[in-house]
Amino acid sequence: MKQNKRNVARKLAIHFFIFSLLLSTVGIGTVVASSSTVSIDPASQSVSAGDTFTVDVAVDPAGYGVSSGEINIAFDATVMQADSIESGDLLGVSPLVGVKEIDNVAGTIKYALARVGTTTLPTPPGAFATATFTVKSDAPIGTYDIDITTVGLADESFEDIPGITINDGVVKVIMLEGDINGDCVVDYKDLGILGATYGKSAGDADYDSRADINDDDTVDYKDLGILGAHYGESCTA
Ligand SMILES: [Ca+2]
Ligand SMILES: [Ca+2]
Repeated sequence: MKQNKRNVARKLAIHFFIFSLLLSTVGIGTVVASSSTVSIDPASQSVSAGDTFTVDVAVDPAGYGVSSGEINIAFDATVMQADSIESGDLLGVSPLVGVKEIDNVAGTIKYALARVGTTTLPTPPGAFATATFTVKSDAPIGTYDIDITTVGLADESFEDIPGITINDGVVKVIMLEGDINGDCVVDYKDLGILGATYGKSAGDADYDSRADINDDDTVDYKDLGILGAHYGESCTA
């Protein structure tokens, strides 16, 4: 009998030990939740002068709910201009726009959004916003930063989510506009390639898409005009 009681007591103790171990594991899991991240996505992409490209401001809330946020982006306004910034899927279908300021002189974007309705936990990772840029036609070859200078995200109780990690991005201008063969100079060789496929459209025999500088799937006087405007330029000039 005594032996039995002791066994029961031991079993209870073991159960209690396992139970408290589980509790503490849950507790630890909550405390060391990894930090939320806000990233320029893609982190790096290559474009030519004159190209239009987009970047997402991607958010991984890492378990938090996100009810609203504001981002500030900095870019090199001498090399590119920001065409637009639109909301992504992070804060629901039609979030309220609080602030939307694009400054193509200073090279900054300020954008604030809020979810309509309540925020349920956790908010899945998604795009806070998508920004569209156009590289200037005279942009020099180089690597240019697209930085998230500040970011604030509010949780489901409208309190700041702490310790957000920011991942900036870059865009690499790898080709001069009009440099059809990519040899860092716009010259007669590019003109020759354009001439060989002049008047052709995508799908035609002998169509060379490299000569379609304005990306309208036809090589014509418009592409010739762009080449002419940059004729003689080189990467070091
Ligand atoms: Ca060339
Ligand atoms: Ca064209």
